[in-house]
Amino acid sequence: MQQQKPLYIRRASQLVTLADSSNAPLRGKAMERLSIIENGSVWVEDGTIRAAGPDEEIAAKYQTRMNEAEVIDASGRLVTPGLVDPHTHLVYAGSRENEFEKRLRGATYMEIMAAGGGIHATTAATREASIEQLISESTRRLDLFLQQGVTTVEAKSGYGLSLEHELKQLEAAKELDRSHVVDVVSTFMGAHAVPAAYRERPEVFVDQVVTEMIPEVARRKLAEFNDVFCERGVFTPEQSRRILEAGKKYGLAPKIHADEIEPYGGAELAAEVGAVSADHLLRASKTGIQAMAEAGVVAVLLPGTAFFLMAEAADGRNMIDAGVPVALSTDCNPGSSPTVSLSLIMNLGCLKMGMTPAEVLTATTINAAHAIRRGHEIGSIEEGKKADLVLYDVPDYRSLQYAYGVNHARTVIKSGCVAVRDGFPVHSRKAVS
Ligand code: IZC
Ligand code: ZN
Repeated sequence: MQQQKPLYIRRASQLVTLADSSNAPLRGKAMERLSIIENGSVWVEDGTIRAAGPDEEIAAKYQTRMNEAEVIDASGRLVTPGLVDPHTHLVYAGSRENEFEKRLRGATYMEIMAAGGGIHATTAATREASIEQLISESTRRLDLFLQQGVTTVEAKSGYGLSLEHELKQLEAAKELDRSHVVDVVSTFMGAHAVPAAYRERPEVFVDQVVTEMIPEVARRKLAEFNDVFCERGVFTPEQSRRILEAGKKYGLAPKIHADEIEPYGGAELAAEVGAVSADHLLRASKTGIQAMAEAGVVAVLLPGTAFFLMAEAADGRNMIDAGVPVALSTDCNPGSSPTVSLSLIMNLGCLKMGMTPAEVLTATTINAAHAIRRGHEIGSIEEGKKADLVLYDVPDYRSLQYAYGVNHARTVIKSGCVAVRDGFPVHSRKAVS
């Protein structure tokens, strides 16, 4: 690979570092501890952050090497770590605007799914699509994520629902991770819905997930996590436990779609199996939330989904106060949250879940990184971490949540390379090695 020049970003009005030595997601009051350096600089080399600090300190430290570096003047600009989206269904084909219209006329998400639409409709479209088509449609979404400063996304399978098609989706995610500068972290979610052919015998499908799909996905090293849609009418807590425990045996860390539509024991199960995260939690019980706090399970909250399903958002405020580490995500998917706008999610985090702008920023950086077990390498601006950085056209971090529906990201740096410069994508594909 071509040797890169060092990158020297200086004079940030606020350098939001989120520096923290605990190597654990932030909780409670610590979620507001952004560790901001006013008039701050970052020195980057070989894709890695080498130093971050006040302008004078970094200038003095690298005085003799200034002329080697590419300088980015961040005067008047806010700089944050690259944003992390820890819950997406990125790889899919088709769209569901017909269902959107049905819902506007009164049908519910679950009714549509029970009638063969919803996840089943996207599964049919995704099975039909070639891997090239899946890669191409998902690349477009990754481009949009990147332009907003999102430098890492998690991506779930679950629109294949058979070994062959789940593998195709996961292979597409792997290729996206290889070809696009945005890092894609893969989750297997064969237990996203019970296919129609198994409606009368769901246990047979669960057997397939446990005995065929999980071992093969693990053997091919196509995922790090194993997720299940634990919801009445989809997978029961007992089935979910079996699936998540099976994944653990094969080295796939558990995640769970929990208590989205009704209270169903998902939060409790997340704590019991030691899930890395429990996601949704709109209707999670008090005891479930308490159990998550004790077990250190990250709550990945998806206020865009509540917004789009016209439901009340999860109680983020209460979860933070109860000591649960909270992260936020788009839930990007064609049914319940067709968006890539983490910016809108930030705003909803404040207005619909009672979170402060500082908590929201923590929830979309370091805590989101921990929700996908990447807290040691991304999510904060600290020496040794990957140089994923965003410069915005605003000077104050609170503007990100305040002026909503707006993309404030101007320059996005991914692994030390300028990927978006002054709003224009300049480098979104990885060099072929
Ligand atoms: O395609 O509807 N909730 N899974 C669980 C989804 C929403 C995605 C979809
Ligand atoms: Zn989801």
